[in-house]
Amino acid sequence: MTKCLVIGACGQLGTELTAGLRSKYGINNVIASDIHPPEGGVKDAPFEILDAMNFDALKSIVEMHQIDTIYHLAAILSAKGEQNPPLAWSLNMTSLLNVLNLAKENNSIKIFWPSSIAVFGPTTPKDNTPQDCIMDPNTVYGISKLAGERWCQYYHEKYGVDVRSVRYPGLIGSKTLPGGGTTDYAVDIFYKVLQGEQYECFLAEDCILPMMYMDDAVEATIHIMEADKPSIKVRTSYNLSAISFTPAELYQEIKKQIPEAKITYNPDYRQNIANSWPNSIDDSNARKDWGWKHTFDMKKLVEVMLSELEPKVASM
Ligand code: AKB
Repeated sequence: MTKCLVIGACGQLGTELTAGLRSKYGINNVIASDIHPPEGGVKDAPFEILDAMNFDALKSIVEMHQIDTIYHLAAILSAKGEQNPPLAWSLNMTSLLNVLNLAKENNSIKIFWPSSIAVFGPTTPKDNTPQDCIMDPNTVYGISKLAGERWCQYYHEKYGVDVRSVRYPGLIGSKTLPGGGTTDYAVDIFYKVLQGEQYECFLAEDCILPMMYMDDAVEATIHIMEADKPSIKVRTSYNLSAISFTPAELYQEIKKQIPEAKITYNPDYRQNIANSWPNSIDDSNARKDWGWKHTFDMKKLVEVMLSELEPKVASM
């Protein structure tokens, strides 16, 4: 039985990945960790406070719990990263190198580390963006993810580290709010319309971006980590895709269920970031190599988000 450590377990993806791992491997086999305790306190499940920039603290938690698999999710995302580039670079790179160096010392530790569509940039092909193409990210987050991908491949080739990665699109889930991303509008809008308020979107109505429902993201993550080693042929990071839509298309789908929903558009600095990212992604390598497939289209995503968030928003 595997023993996992999730770093960044209180974040948007961390919360739902930790739950998914616990239902698969058992509560006590999944150690959640974050720099702060979870909102609402630590429940009946293992949790450690961890600053992923501190190598010794990381090492001692890994040894204490006899961890064999690390899911390293802690990062500063695209929009927030632009407010403090040195901090974003330092957190994103130091924490990744700490985890890679630990696995270099102990090759039996397997690592998952997320990359992002932010590795692409203004001269990357926009439609059906290939696995291998021009990558010229112009955000510090994107630069750190591209450098991180190269480090993952380097540690795999030079030191035999079994590190696996996917390039997530924008992730949409109901359990925890995202923090500091350019795709966050696609979660924020649900809260506003359910509160009966007009939503002011920070991206333009026709800004198309690749997106994914959280259950698909969790499934992809567990799936790539469970795949046989020889089937993992990409050691930088796999393109991963589900759906692409614009704010106007998402709004129209929400309006089918909440006819009184209202939206206005007021693009800010995040529009420039979105403009540099792909419209859609070619993830045929992931589908071929380890059998990835998504299950949520936009209609299903909107139905689930509204039904899960309705009681939550009502009790806020
Ligand atoms: C962001 O918007 O920064 C993230 C991402 C696409 O990696 N959601």
